[in-house]
Amino acid sequence: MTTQAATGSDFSWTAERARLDGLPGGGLNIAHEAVDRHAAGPLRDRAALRWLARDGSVHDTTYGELAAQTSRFARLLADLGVEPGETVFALLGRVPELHVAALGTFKRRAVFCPLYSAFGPEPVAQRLTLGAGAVLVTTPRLYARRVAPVRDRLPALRHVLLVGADAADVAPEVPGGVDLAVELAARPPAWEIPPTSADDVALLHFTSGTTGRPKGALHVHEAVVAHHATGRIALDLREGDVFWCTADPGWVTGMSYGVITPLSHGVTCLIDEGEFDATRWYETLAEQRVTVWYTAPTAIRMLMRAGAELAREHDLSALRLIASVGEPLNAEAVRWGAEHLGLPIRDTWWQTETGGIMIGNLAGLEVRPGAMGRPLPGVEASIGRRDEEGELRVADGVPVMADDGEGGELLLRAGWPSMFRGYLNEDERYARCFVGGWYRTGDLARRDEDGWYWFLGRGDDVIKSAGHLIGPFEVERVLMEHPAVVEAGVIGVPDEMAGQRIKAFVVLAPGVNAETAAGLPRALLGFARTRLGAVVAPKEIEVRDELPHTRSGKVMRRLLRARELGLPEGDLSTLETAT
Ligand code: 6R9
Repeated sequence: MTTQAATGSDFSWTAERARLDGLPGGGLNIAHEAVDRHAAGPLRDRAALRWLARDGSVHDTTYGELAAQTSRFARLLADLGVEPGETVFALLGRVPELHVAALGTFKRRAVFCPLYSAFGPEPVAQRLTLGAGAVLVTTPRLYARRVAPVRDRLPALRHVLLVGADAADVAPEVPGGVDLAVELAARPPAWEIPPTSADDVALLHFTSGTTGRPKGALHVHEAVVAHHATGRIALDLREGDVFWCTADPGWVTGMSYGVITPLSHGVTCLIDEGEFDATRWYETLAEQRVTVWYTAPTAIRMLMRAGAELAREHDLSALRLIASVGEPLNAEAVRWGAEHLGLPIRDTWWQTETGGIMIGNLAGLEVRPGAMGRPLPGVEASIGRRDEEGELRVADGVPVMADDGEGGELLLRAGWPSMFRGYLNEDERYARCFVGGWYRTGDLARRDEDGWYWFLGRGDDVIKSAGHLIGPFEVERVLMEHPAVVEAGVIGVPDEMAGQRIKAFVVLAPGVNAETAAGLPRALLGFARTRLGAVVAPKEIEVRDELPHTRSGKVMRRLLRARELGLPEGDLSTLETAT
């Protein structure tokens, strides 16, 4: 049995598309739906973006201003010779220029690819190389730290658009460097979006798999139909809302729900440049009168640790809905929200490949603490049965479905508007994600008899730490670049705050003397941190004489994990529930 949507029997994606404008000559472009149509109407002078800068200052950008800035950006790309279909990369923190670059890129009908600003030079170089990046928007500081060290590996990079007060000074020293603000100011604020088909690629999001290089998930302009619909159905966005998505736009949540969804609803988006700080976050919620707040379980746990007293000191009465995504949200956190923030926290589930929320504790409906929720209208989910080896069972070309209550692989019927349309240059890998019309999420879950979905774990070795998806191979590869390391195995171990923490096991090269070996874990931590950045680098390194291998010679991360957690090694299929 499969489960249909929790609500909305009269729901259709066609009707959702009809809620949007479409381009004047037909077609669909995200930037028109998110900006231009509001700038041309009564919302013109409404704040689209409210940037809370690190120095405490607050800056608003109206829909009218955002339309002008994004048009200038599109014109700049055209002047630089960036053609439709080419990719524009951004390596930026939480600043409004990120929104301008993304939406301006859509207006050029080019493809936007955000990179997480905490990535070290290695992940940055790898993604820019895979995407053959010709244009990068970044700050002088990020350029110096993350790009300059690897610039000789990036021959395709032609233009570096620099953001910030020091951009003009630094630009002459950066090959292809220009000051973005100066370039934008020199261009007219009008730009006609070229004809854009709903199937044109708009976004490239790199995500991690168990093995090999990062996967580049491709999303099309039609995704905005799902962004808009899920913004209403799951997050209850309404006119006049002040919406705060705390995710960084370097990841899919920050792009889908920090940029596209709220703007498509004409609401005000908060952009908070600073890092997590419990007091400042409560102050932001209270002073900005945030009405809808989309955050992550790690952040909720950190607020819980900061204590209920702190929550009580702030006026959170403007809040109408709190939701979270990215990792399991424990039932206790849901209830803590209800008790101390005045609202239960609504868990939602989705992933880079789905582009938008697929399952959730939807606005206005019952919340079931500990459950991810129920499929959204227009989304059909199911659980596929797995065999003893953990492989999905398939009969006559279609997955064999599990019974209610039975754990298995979470499947989604292919065809929702924000579904990814390919992995960059990897058609076969994309094809393998689908079986008999079902998309394989790679997550393990079960459905109860009422149709609610419960997360059990990942079906692969990918790590989720503080909501960030990390591929173990990317970390292992860098560790093995160190001359003292011959082999590495990287796993996630349970962590009270971050959900999982990255731990590496390494085997040393023959001939490494005892003295060097003693200092190696520390040296390796520094080595990995410099290359990978703090978020991706392991927090812990342990030297081993050998690592367990599969028959084909691959490091058996599951066994490493089983041993680390003191679980029985025999039945590896039960491991997922322990992480
Ligand atoms: C949006 C995003 C996707 C993976 C996903 C799953 C995990 C997301 C979750 C959850 C438990 C939830 N995940 N939401 N696990 N409960 N509500 O996070 O995308 O970075 O691609 O990660 O995150 O394992 O498959 P992405």
